[in-house]
Amino acid sequence: MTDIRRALRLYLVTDPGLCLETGLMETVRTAVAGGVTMVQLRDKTGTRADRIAAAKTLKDVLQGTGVPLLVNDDVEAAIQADADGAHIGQDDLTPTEARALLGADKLLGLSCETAGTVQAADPTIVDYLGLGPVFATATKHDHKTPLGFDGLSKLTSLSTLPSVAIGGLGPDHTDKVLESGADGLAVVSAICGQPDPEAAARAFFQKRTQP
Ligand code: TZP
Ligand code: MG
Repeated sequence: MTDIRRALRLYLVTDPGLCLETGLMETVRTAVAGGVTMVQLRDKTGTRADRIAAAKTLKDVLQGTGVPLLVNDDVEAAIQADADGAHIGQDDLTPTEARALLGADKLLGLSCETAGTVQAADPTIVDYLGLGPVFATATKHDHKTPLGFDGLSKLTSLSTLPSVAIGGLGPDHTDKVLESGADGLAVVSAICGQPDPEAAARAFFQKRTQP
């Protein structure tokens, strides 16, 4: 069984555009070599068939690493690719619906931006929360007002669920994120599109003073 708090330490959320140059699979392979502990396939523009195909290939890339693969938004694609789980937002199907489709054994993550949505997240249904954005970011166009670390601390204090912070984060933010009560950092542009994704991932652990 996945130790979810450990898996959330450095969560790579992929962006097909940013990964174009290195390639999605090579980005993930090298980022995992650099210490990435969980991977999310996030593809807002492709078809379901594209997501299923990419998730199947990513599963092969991650085979034997112990790094879980989740699919963003598209629970059906996660199921058809036999990924380790799915990550949904407040505008997707509900956590109850997603859990019913996924079954008990798959991981389910939920994005929350507000106190109300954190408090409403049911720990018997959801495995972890994605909290953000901590900072404004160009990677997600429709994001809410940034939380900052004070806002992040408030949200982590409202739930017993494991959580990962997201939005504008880089290696220098690692300790502040952990001090704010989250279990780790989820990043897109700090790894995707970087000339050396392995070194980019490793930098998060070099800056980290906690185990
Ligand atoms: N959800 C909130 S912010 C964000 C998502 C998917 C994008 C984070 O991207 P980056 O490049 O790590 O700021
Ligand atoms: Mg979503």
